[in-house]
Amino acid sequence: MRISQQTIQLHNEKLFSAHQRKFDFIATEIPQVESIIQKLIEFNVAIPSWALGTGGTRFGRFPGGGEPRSLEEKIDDVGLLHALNQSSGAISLHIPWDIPQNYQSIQQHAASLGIRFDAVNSNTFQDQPDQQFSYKFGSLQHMDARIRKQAIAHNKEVIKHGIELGSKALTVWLSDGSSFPGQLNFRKAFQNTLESLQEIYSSLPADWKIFIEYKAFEPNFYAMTVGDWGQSLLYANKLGPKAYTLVDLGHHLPNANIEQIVALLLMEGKLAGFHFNDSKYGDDDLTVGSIKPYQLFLIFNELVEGMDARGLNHAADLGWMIDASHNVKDPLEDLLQSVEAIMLAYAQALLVDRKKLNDAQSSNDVVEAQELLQSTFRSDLRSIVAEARMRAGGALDPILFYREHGVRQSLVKERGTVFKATGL
Ligand SMILES: [Mn+2]
Repeated sequence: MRISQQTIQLHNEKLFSAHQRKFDFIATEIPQVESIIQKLIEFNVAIPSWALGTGGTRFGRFPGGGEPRSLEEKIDDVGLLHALNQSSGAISLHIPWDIPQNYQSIQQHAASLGIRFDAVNSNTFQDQPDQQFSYKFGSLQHMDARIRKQAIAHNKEVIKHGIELGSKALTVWLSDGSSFPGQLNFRKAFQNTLESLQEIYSSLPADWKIFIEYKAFEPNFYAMTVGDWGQSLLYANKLGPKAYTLVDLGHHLPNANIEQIVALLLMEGKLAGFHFNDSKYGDDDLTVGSIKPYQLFLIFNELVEGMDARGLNHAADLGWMIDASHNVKDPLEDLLQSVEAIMLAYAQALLVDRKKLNDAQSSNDVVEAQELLQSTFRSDLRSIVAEARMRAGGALDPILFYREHGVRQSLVKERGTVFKATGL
C-alpha cells in the first residue's frame, strides 16, 4: 500500500488548530525556532531492513503479521514510514538477508518512495547454507586463514552490492571473541582481525567509509574482539582515514558515559555515526528514548556541540540509523516512535544556549550548567518537531494516522500472517 499526500493533508487539517495553539505558545519563547525547524526538516534517520519484521529473543519469536516478504516490500515499509514522518528517507541493507536481484529496478523502486541506500551491513556472525567454513569460532579473527579469507570475501561482496545501489559505507559488526578464558590469544585475535579489516579496507572505493561497530558482550561471551570504543578506535586509527568508530547505544556496559565517548570520538574526527536503541540492563532491543531519554538528550547535546566545533553538516556528515528489535510492538509503530524520540532529543540539543553553558563552565558555575541543560530537556518541543514534519509533507501525528487508517491491517491482508522478515 501507499499513503497519498491527500490523506495526510486531511489528517493534518483535522489536527491543525490544536497543533497551532501548542506551536504558537512555544514558538514565541524561542527566537531561533525557524532555524531549528529547518535543521529538523533536513535530518533523516535510516531504517535497517531487519527492523521491519518482528525480532526475537534467544528463546522465541512472536510475529505479528503483514511482515515484508521481499526486499521490495521492506523498501515499501520504509516508504510508509517516510511518507508519515518525512525523516526516514534511507534504508540500510543487510547482506545476505537482502541481496538485490535487479539493482536498477530496486533503485528505481526506492527512488519512487524518496528512499536512498544507507550503509550496507555484512554478516559473518551466522553460517549461511552454502558457505564452506563455519564461523563458530569467529570470522575475521579466526586462527585458520581459510576462514578469514572467506569472511573477507563476503565483506568485499557486500561492498559490491552497495556500490551498485549507491551506498557509501560498510558497517562491520563482529560477534568474534571467546566464550571462556584461555580460549583465545587476545593479541593474535586482534592482529588477525586487523589484517582482515585491512584487506577489506583496500577494496573500499575512494568515497566510501568503513564503520567499525563495537559491542561489550553477548550473553555467552567472555571477551569480544571489538568490545569497546577503545578497541574500535585502535582498528580505525590503524586502518586509515576512511575508517571510523560506530556507536550503538546498546553495546556498552551498564552506566557507560556514552556522551563522553561521543564527544571524544568527534574530537578525534573518528565518529562514524549511530545505531539508536535503548536498554534497561543490557543489549540493544528497546525503543530509543524509552528508558533513558535524558541520556539521549545529553548525547545529542555533545553531538551538536562537537559537530559545530568541527563545522560538520548535522544531516549529512555522520551516519544516523536505528538498530533495535521489536518483540512486542508493531515494528512500524516502534520505528515511528524511535524517529520521534531522536528528533525530540536533536531539537532539544539545538535549543541549548551554548554561550551561557560555556560561561557557566568557564566560571565553574555547576548549578547554572545543570539548570541550562535540564530546563532545555524539560521543554516540551513536540509541537516544533510536528511543525517540521508537517512542513516537510508528513503527518502531524504519524502513529494516530497509522492506526486510524488501519495500515497494519492492510499489510496483513496484502501479505498474510506468517512470513518471517528479519533473517534471524
Ligand atoms: Mn548495531
